[in-house]
Amino acid sequence: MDMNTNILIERRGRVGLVRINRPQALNALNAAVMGEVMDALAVFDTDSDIGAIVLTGSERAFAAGADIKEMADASTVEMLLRNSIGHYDRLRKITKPVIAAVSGWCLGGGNELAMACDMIIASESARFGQPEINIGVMPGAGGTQRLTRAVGKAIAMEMVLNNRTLTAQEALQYGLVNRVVPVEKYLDEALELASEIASRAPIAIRLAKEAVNHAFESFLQDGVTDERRSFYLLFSTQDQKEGMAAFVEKRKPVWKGS
Ligand code: CO8
Repeated sequence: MDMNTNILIERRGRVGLVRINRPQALNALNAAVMGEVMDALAVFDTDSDIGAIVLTGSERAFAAGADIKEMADASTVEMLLRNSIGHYDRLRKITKPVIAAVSGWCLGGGNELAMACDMIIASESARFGQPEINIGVMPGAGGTQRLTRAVGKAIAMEMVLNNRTLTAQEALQYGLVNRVVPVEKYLDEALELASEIASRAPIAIRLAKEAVNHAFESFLQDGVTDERRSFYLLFSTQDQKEGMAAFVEKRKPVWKGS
């Protein structure tokens, strides 16, 4: 019996497919979604019939970020104890290649999720952004670190400080994604790439993924830890309460700087 309510799981040959399926909230990543996604990835990771994994959302949204409604009222200590960001650590530990197939909104914690995968295949309609500044906070799940390494300081600063959103073509140009394909094809393209990789020598693939990640991640963990502390710290500010309340109430926030 399938107990998952927020994701859909399929097998396509040697490829495991995990779809985030919370359309009413544009796949916003609440604790239940994150738990189900990471459990599904972990099951595929230990299955010797699976050689690679595709993580996707819907055509309209890969994921519109962490669930703002779930964290709007949280204190710093509550955020720390909930440890929702710990789910991203579980993704980092998956040994098989994980390809994100991204269409539509890929924002905030959603973009951090895509970037924590090994490769990204984007549809022409994909839009990448870190809009946390709009709601009085900052990226907390690796966004400031992985984005900067992927696209460079100049573009990362604009995205993180001023909510610049990248089109799929821009994301390709700046090195955030592997390929851009028409909307009808992005999932098939990702599945095909995953299937090719899944047909290769499994141990070599595993060690090669580890090695590339090592190059990318040396010193990354220090930055991620630092970022996480600052993200939690912002839950002690009035601006975080105001920013998230304004989103929920569908109005413009009034910043106090306190
Ligand atoms: N959280 C909760 N609900 C959301 C979210 C979200 N991130 N995004 C969309 N929704 C909900 C909306 O509230 C709305 O619900 P309802 O119908 O009940 O009002 C529904 O999804 C549809 O959304 P919209 O009506 O807003 O759709 P539009 O097409 O008008 O707009 C947007 C689409 C532009 C994507 C808009 O929904 C938006 O701006 N969303 C918020 C994006 C955002 O700020 N993301 C960042 C969140 S913070 C974050 O990710 C921090 C990560 C830190 C680490 C992770 C910790 C767990």
